Amino acid sequence: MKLRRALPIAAAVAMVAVPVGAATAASPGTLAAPDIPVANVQAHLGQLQTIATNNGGNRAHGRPGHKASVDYIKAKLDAAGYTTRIQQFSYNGATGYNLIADWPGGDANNVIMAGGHLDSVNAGPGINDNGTGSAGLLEVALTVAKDQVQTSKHLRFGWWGAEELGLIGSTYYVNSLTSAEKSVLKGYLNFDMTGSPNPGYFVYSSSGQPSGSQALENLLKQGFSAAGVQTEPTNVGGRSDHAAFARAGVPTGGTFSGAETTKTQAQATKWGGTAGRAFDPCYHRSCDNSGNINTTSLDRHTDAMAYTIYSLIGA
Ligand code: DPN
Ligand code: CA
Ligand code: ZN
Repeated sequence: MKLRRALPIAAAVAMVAVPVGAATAASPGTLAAPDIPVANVQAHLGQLQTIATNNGGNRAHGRPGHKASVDYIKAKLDAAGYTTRIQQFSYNGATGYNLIADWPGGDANNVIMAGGHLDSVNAGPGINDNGTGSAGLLEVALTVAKDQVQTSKHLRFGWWGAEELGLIGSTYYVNSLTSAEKSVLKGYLNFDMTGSPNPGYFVYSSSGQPSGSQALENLLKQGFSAAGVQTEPTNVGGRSDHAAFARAGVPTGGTFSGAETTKTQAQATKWGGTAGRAFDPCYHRSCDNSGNINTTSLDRHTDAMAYTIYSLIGA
């Protein structure tokens, strides 16, 4: 376990991490958030690309590449000790799949969820949209398992189907919950596009967003600033799967590296990359493949994801 960033003392006291194979534990009063190795996230993206290539070039709802993506992630989580289930739904005459994974332990009345969509559009393999969020979530989940983290709050992950057709899978999941099951959800973090080739470092704005959480926004921002990365708030509105949770009153947040809109000169000065060019010129196109990834962005967004999740489950 690499020791990197100190978490708030309250979080550290509440969370007991058991370092596996580490010679020394974190010093008292600190708990290290993991530095997620970006190479591991890239390896998952390589597998998702292979799945698309072997299944007609995409991982879309109703196509075999989506189910194969679910099976890949589920097998990794099962082997790591997660309790997983596949939730089926029907849309547009095809069966859709959500993958839900629970890390055993923690307070069942205080549940933190993190998720993102695993389907692509029909046009291509969807490696940035949203292989990146999906692969990052998988690697953070595997790190929790490797560290055998004993959480204070209960931790659950979700990989949604049919987001590209209108947030179908995440909405189905939220609608399937009883009001008691909804009320124990204390936060939902969404990751949809984190490796854009001309990247931005956006954190979902909590203002003007129903159920947007200032606390989650602040933690995600801290995750980036701990690595020296400046962020901007962005109004994602109802454009991704957090929307279903927000409608149910669950506090939401997330990060985003940008899609079809154009990077400004000020943003290029701050973040590098090319002003006047889209954050992701291959958004929803066949060229959203393994080559369509900025590795630094993938690394930073995934590390901020880990920082935030580790902070929340221990607090
Ligand atoms: N929802 C994304 C898509 O799948 O097309 C794009 C997006 C993600 C837009 C996050 C805004 C924020
Ligand atoms: Ca990293
Ligand atoms: Zn997306």
